[in-house]
Amino acid sequence: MFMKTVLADGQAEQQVIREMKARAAGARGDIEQIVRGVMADVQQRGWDAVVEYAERFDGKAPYIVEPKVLDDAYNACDPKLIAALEKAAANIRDYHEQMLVKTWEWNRSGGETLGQTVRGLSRVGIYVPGGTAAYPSSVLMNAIPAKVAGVGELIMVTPPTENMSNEVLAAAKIAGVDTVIAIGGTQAIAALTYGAGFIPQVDKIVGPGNAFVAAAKKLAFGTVDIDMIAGPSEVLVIADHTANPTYVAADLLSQAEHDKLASAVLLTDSMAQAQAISCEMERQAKLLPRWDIIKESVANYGCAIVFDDLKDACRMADVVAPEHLEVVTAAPRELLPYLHNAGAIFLGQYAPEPLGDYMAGPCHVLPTSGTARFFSPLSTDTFLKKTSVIEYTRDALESYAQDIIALAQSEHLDAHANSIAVRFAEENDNENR
Ligand code: HSO
Ligand code: ZN
Repeated sequence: MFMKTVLADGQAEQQVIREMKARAAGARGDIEQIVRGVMADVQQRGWDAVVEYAERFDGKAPYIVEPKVLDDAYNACDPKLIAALEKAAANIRDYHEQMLVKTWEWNRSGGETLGQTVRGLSRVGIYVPGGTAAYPSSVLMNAIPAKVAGVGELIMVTPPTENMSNEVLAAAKIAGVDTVIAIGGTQAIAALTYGAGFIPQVDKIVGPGNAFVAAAKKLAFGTVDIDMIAGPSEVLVIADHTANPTYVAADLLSQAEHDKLASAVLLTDSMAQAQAISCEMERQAKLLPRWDIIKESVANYGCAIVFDDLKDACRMADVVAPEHLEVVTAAPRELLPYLHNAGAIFLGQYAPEPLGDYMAGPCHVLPTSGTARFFSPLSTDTFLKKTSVIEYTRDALESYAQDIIALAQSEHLDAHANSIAVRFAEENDNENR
């Protein structure tokens, strides 16, 4: 069997879950120590330190990528690719406009006006890695929700590789990134965290990166906000005998090709289906350019588990809390109420995972490593901050005065009690003057 296939017996499921969770073991101690040093140095010495590290690790001092360079990159791209990026951008924008939480006000009982102002963060930094993992789609997926949320200034940082990807720069232009700065690694995160030279301090840093970038973001947290730390990609497919094995195999491979730590898991109620999908995976995988990666990720983190009842498969999916969850059954919607933990759920045979990676509109930056139990996808919410607003009339305040005073006194906070009492003491009462 290309993909390990086992019957569910309680133990098998536990074993798979243990192996999946072990993939995302924390950052190596030596990396964390180096990163800590760079962050502290930039905090103390500012721009001089940033330039030194950039020259050492990026090969040159940081610089702003001029708008003309973005225009040239855009024009150098295949027009078909530009059309696809524009279409994806429009879908991502539309979806996030639908979900945008707005400022609201509630008038309770006439005298009590309560509400919340919702505003975009003032300044956000987006990290875009260099090399083969520089995905234009990820630029759109990080930048557009920020734009829709009303972020004031969006700064993208990316390593100054010899030939920066035209596609990534074109995506930055399409997404409406305000400034692109050529700087990478820990020094980029440090500069955005503390501000240095022409690189301003931001309120939040998002985007994927290597182990150094991830460690730097963790250390930055608290001085600035960060998004979640991305682990290796995951897909879990729940399929019954009606699913087309060719489709399911292709979907599992689509995530297995991301990296050697990626995980592709199939849960089904049919042994024949599990075997058909595994055979089909082997046939398709051998034809793929990333066969080397796929072979390893499937061998280490791929498996099929056969259940008696798909409800039990749903229970296992809830424990795994996968980044991507496909339901390819005769009636996928019927299982939806049983699925509580997943970054994104794809229903039916025409919602394959790569549709979500590129085009449907929801963001492809999703919680991994079981964190879908408590994290949500990146979205406009990621880039919003909220402030409570309270306005009362005299009568409304008076109706609660004795209660507030009682609460304050029980906490021995007399100044709190006085703040209410002075407003209703006759000698101070404005209304009776
Ligand atoms: N599946 C990845 C995102 C991606 N796929 C980008 C293709 N390009 C996130 O889990
Ligand atoms: Zn993907």
